[in-house]
Amino acid sequence: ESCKDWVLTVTAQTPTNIAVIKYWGKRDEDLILPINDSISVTLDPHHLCTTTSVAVSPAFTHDRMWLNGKEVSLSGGRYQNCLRELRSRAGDVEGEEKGIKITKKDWEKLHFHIVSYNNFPTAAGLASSAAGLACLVFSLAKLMNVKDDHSRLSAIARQGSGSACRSLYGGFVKWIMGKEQNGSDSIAVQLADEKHWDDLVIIIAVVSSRQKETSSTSGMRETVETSMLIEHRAKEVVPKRIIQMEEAIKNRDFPAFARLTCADSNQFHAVCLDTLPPIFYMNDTSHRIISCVEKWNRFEGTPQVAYTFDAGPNAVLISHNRKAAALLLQRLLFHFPPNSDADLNSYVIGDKTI
Ligand code: 2P0
Repeated sequence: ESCKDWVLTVTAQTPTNIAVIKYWGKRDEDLILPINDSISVTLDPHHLCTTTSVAVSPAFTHDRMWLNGKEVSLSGGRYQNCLRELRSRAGDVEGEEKGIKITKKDWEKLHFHIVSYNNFPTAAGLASSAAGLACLVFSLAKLMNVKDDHSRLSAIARQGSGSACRSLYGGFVKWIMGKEQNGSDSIAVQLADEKHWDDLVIIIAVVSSRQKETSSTSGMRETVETSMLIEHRAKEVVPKRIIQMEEAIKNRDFPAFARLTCADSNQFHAVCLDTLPPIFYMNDTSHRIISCVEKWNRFEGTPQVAYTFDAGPNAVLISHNRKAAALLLQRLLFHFPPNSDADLNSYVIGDKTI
């Protein structure tokens, strides 16, 4: 028992998620409580995901983390908040080898080494913190024998990064903003699993892999402080859209899904523009992609593709089915040939499954 050379590890993989009704704005910065509900779709883990290994050993003297091979600091409050929550729920663990026994009390003193990789370059508004924090919380919870269900874990991941709570589930996921001051009811729930609507094909057009200029955290703080539109969005627009989006997903109603997804992306970017100083996440290429999709959808008479943009210029394009995806890719390659002046570098094709 006095032996100090044991190490216990857990490895997990978590896909990222793309919001179709966006989260933008907090009512509590420390607990990460949002000002509106949001809905997202979780991607296939083969495409955009994080793989994280967590290790615990009595030989470790402090917590350390390496992200894509480079050591990063864990001194931030968010990591400490997640860890405190996990420690308070940790259980007893017995290793497979004789003599390894960790009691609930031991977790207070033990330290972790964490290694995390994104299978996609950490790009502007893409492989964001969502997959990373969800994976970190999930793998630590497994290591520490935390028995809480996914919804309870989502409330812990939320304290690492808001959008991370939605990556605990596959398929379509709603993050309920909740009413409680302590955040206990601000959790993710699954609306439909990954098999429910598996015709959809997601294509991500990587417009720029440069790091974004305004982080989501400071961007949404400035929006809440200075935008007049954000209150109208959070109180009047999003609640109605959430109901309509849940209905569209339930009925696999692509025209309604596409209309709501595009409108919500556009309103999110309008609210960014309404911020002081204004925040520009999209660029000329993003705008040209929007025009191209809008024209095509109008030409077809019924939407074939939905677009949505997060805190960066890259386009997430959700096609109705494989045929629409093939036609979309053809159009994109024609209008935005890779390595041309169009500044569009590559395409990533993902299925909407976990
Ligand atoms: C979303 N985004 O719903 C929205 C749409 C970006 C645009 O959630 O401060 O990295 O860690 O809670 O989760 C990005 O914000 O921000 C985000 P924090 P997060 O996906």
